[in-house]
Amino acid sequence: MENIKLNMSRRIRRTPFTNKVEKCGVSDFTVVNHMLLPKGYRNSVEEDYWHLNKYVQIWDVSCQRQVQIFGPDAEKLVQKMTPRSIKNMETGKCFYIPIIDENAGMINDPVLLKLDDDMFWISIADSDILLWAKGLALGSNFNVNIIEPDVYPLAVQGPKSEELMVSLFGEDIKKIKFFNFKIFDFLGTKQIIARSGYSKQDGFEIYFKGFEEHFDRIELGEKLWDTIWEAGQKFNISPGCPNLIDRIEAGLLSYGNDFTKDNNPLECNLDRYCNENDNHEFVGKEALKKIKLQGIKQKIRGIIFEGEPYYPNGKLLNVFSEKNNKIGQITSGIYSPSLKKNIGLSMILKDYWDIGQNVVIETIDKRKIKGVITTLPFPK
Ligand code: THG
Repeated sequence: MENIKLNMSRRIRRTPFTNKVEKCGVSDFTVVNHMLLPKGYRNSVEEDYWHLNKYVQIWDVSCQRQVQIFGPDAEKLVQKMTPRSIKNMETGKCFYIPIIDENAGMINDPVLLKLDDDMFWISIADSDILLWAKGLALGSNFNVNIIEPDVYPLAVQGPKSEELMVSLFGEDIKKIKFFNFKIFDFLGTKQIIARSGYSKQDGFEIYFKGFEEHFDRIELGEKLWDTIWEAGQKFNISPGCPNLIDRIEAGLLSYGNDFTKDNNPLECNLDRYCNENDNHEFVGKEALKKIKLQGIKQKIRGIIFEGEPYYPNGKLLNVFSEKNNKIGQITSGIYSPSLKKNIGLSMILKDYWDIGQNVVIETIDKRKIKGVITTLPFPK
């Protein structure tokens, strides 16, 4: 596999920052929402992890595509898409929301932004929510306009991110609370900046707008990247990407990896975002109620396991009980240099999901090693 390349084409979309990412020495890409996502630069995942814990990084997360829902029925449609009640959601807020189908199967776990009473952005994980939203709107005769807007998120993550962002956008940056956003000026354009990001470090996401319409014949996205890059020098900035060690330690889930449409939100520990007793209607409500009544058969847990440092290679590790019943699979796992143990996420059968339960992990070469079930996020 090692030397096989991905054949690039128009279907694998570049971003406003791809030229910059390449100049910074990107070594790997993956594809999310039909768009390039950098997966690594010159450093190892572990070096990147320590850097992210101490300094600040710039991440091209443009593949977190937005589905814009605008119009008189926008709120109705968004509410129909999620079990989480958005009744009391205020403009300027971000909500993490499960999106489920008619069987209560997870079809995405995006971040929802409320831009106005009739305008929402759904910042999606890796599945085609634009089509789902259009289908629901058509089927329900809703008066809405649904597009993928000219918006490409750029994340600034790490403990030095606040100082860096203040140096560029002013003291008001400090007033943005976690999972809220405000609007800032960049070279005469309005840009949405949220305090959020796919890491457990402090950080911001700039929902960069202005790639498709050129501004004064300057590539505005590249200008934004350069501006952050130059100001970041004194904070030891480096190019980065969602870090697997940090993500797993934080218990942040990845759609398509840790869960799919075959899982319901309760199995994914998203109970607190399921207000099915609220009086709002949403797709999958009856199915979800039934599942809650019957109880779930498995859920996502953390596992700490022994053995030599584990580095993922695309293959899943089987998890067994001490009596050799198969009880799960590690869907994301890696060696944690802080815990000095291997850590992983796994859907685990009910009889074995108690914290402290001993389990057995089977390595790729069929060796059995000891593991134990833990809470998420992982205990420090
Ligand atoms: N940022 C934005 N869009 C995204 C992601 C992101 N889209 C795809 C993907 N990531 C969606 N998945 C997640 C998963 C977890 C979180 C955000 C997006 C997250 N969760 C916090 C937690 O679990 O602690 C907070 C949740 C809350 O309090 O509501 O940050 O990263 N723009």
